[in-house]
Amino acid sequence: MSDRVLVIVPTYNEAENLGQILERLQASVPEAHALVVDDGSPDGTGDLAEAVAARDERVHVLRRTAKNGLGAAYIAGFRWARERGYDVVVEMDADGSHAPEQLPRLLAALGDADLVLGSRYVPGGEVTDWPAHRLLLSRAGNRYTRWALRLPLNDATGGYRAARAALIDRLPFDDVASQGYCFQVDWAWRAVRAGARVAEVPITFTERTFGRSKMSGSIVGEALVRVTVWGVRDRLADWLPGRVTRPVPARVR
Ligand SMILES: Nc1nc2c(ncn2[C@@H]2O[C@H](COP(=O)(O)OP(=O)(O)O)[C@@H](O)[C@H]2O)c(=O)[nH]1
Ligand SMILES: [Mg+2]
Repeated sequence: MSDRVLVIVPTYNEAENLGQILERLQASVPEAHALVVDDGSPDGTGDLAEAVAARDERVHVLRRTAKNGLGAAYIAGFRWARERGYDVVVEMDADGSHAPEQLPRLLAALGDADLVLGSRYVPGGEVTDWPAHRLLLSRAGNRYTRWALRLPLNDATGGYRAARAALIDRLPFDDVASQGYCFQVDWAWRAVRAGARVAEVPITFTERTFGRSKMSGSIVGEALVRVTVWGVRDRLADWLPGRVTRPVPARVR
């Protein structure tokens, strides 16, 4: 029996993009289901998602009342997926930056991995249309993350990934405090620390055509502070074993 795949699409004000991304997903991986996790978008994205769900049984909607950040949206989506027995969980942005046409490659790589990261920064990966400052921020953020956390990954901040649900089950998510995009780093690090097999597959990331990015200074700030604190505590735990606990539990339930 083939794996049941759920693609989680977090949305905040993506009414102009949602219909198209769902259509492209279904053209690319027709058997996959999609879960739109909408945080009360004022532009009606939630209603639009419900309208699509009403006519397509592969599309589901989880409506949350307030914009609580990407981390909380994904954790709610992970729980939803596990309660319904999906085998594979995918993260994909709604704005077209993550091409559904490349999803089969991510899914294929799950044959030898528990977590597959769509990577902009491995050979063959690329970013199109990003202004120089945004690319610099992303590249520098990834270099810093790799160094601070001693994390052997090239694109730990990206949000196009596929995971075996069994891995999500094994990791503790209850204590995740990361709200914004640093959730992606947080959970990639948890996976590596828990001994998961993590693979990176090159992707082409395309900047959105419609709507606005929700990236903000406070989201960058949260990531910078958290990654720094985790990195310092991780090194302290090397030097003062028993006196400092490692920041991210590698606990396997
Ligand atoms: N549910 C939910 N989705 C969000 C939130 N913030 C961003 N998103 C969605 O996450 C995806 C990536 O966000 P985006 O603004 O495109 O970030 P960027 O690609 O880094 O500029 C998009 O599908 C957004 O609609 C949030 O607080 N809640
Ligand atoms: Mg985007």
